[in-house]
Amino acid sequence: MKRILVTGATGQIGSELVPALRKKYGGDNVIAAGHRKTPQKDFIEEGLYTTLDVTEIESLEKAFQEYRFDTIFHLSSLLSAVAEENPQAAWKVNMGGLYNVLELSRKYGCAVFSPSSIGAFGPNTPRNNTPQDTIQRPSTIYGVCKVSGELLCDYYFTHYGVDTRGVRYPGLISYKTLPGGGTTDYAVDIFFRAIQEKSYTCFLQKGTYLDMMYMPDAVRAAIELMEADPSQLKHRNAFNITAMSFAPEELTAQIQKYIPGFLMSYQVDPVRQSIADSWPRHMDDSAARDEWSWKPQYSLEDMTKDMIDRLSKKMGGTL
Ligand code: AKB
Repeated sequence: MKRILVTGATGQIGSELVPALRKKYGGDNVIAAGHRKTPQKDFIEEGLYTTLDVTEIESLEKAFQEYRFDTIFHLSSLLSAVAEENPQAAWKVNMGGLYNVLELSRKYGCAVFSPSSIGAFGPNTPRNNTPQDTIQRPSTIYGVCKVSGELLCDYYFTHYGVDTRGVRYPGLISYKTLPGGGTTDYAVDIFFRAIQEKSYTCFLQKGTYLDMMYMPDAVRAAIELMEADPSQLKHRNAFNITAMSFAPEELTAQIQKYIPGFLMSYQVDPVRQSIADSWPRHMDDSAARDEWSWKPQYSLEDMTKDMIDRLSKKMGGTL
């Protein structure tokens, strides 16, 4: 990777991946691309920024011609719960955008990182120790797009030699930018509410175990996979990766160590609950560990401590 484009750069992953890439490859070699949102000040000050719509191939091709990058981290996507509200828009952005990225990468010779998700699995996938290669029959449009995306990326690799790689991200937890409309968002929202209001109403029920990961691990995984020796990769799209698996009440107990008066209540959202119930509880990520030495650094305990420290500073004080 010498020169990199990041689509969806103002989103939850992009907001942290762009600075990490710029630190490593230099601000002038990392082009952050957003759609509508006004970018963070540092995005413009510390490197190149452009506006584009991944669903419009002409707009994307202009960026290929203008910036001449060799690698794309393609992050633009609608998350699971918003996708379910508007399946047509989800297909247009998640599949249409990916198709445009792959077609232009074939034409201009670019490598592509495309994130998949635990959402690529479905109700008849084994939920415990979910294997790397297993049944993928998701029941959400988000999942349908993720499986199709994994297959399309593999197709572009085997038929056209496009260097496509991806991971199946679990729920991602971060303090910098909020996720927008995912099923795992409770695990981020809870920290903001715990610090501001000392209470939170969770939309998933007790006992809902899901794979999760702290953002520094997620960012490192994307960079490490794109830097991995291709001769070692038996899988490409997409590797299971995980760092922790917990249910809402276990996260609550961790937060209560720092905010003893924190109160959790539950008001279940049936749509998001049924999505969560169709996803793995805990994935087997041994293929990623074996093929490119993946290893998470943050446990539930480490992540909770870091989130509380950083968020309470960000929100203007100590607890
Ligand atoms: C979502 O909940 O939609 C995402 C995901 C797990 O892909 N965070």
